[in-house]
Amino acid sequence: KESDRDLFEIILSGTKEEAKSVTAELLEYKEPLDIINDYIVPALDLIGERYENGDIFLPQLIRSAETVKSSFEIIKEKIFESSSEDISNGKIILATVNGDIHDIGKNIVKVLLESYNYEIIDLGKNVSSETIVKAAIENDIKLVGLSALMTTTVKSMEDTIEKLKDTDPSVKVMVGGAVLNKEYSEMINADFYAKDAKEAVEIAKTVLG
Ligand code: B1M
Repeated sequence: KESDRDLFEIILSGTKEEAKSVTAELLEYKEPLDIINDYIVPALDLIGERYENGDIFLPQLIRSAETVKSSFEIIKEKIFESSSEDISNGKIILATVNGDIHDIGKNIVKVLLESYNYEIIDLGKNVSSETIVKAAIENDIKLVGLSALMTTTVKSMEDTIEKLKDTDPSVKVMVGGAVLNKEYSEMINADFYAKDAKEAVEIAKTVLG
């Protein structure tokens, strides 16, 4: 149980190597998603708060994000271990919207959807609405997932949704990211709001089966 607290603290000020080994230990008795929800997200929230208050600076923020990526590499392996079938349940586009480079959350959503056998077209981060619309048409996409982490980039999300709906009114859009909530997602005309990766899977099942 001692290692529980360690991962939280390692994300605040530890090394990638420590993050990997402690994550592997935690996985012996904890579910992958519980590690994300109980340690990774709260630690990043605290880091974000400290950054906002000027208690830490960009290099520390970047270091914590890198530590999380190392931890998530181990978690990812575990998630894929338990998923076996390789029949695609359908294709989904994922992207972090224009102007926004935060992709940790999107990448978690991607891994979980893949583990449920959805085929993910990952357009990456800082993706223009034009690129998203083009990829949706080319791949005959029924569900697009957009992520935004900043108040400033929710506008890009709204623009992207508008362009997607103008091009194909039947396409469904799910959105997520710490800056959003259900009410806000409705204001920008998203069809679904996902609080976390698990909810994203439930939405995919509703839309694609
Ligand atoms: Co920055 N950042 N950051 N950052 N960063 C925030 C978002 C911020 C809130 C911190 C703060 O000040 N409190 C703040 C935004 C303020 C605002 O808009 N009001 C901020 C800022 C200001 C910035 C910069 C501008 C800093 C600078 O350069 N001066 C810069 C942005 C540059 C840009 O984008 N143009 C910047 C940069 C960075 C790093 C590169 C250092 C790093 C990101 C690394 C990376 O992603 N590759 C970083 C980080 C790590 C954060 C915080 C600390 C953590 C974000 C995170 O990964 N959370 C963040 C503070 C915070 O969120 N509390 C902050 C964990 C992740 C698992 O959560 O992404 O919410 P989240 O995903 C969840 C759910 O939301 C959901 O599922 C996930 C799993 O449960 N979900 C979806 C997310 N997307 C989904 C999509 C779906 C469905 C569910 O369907 C498609």
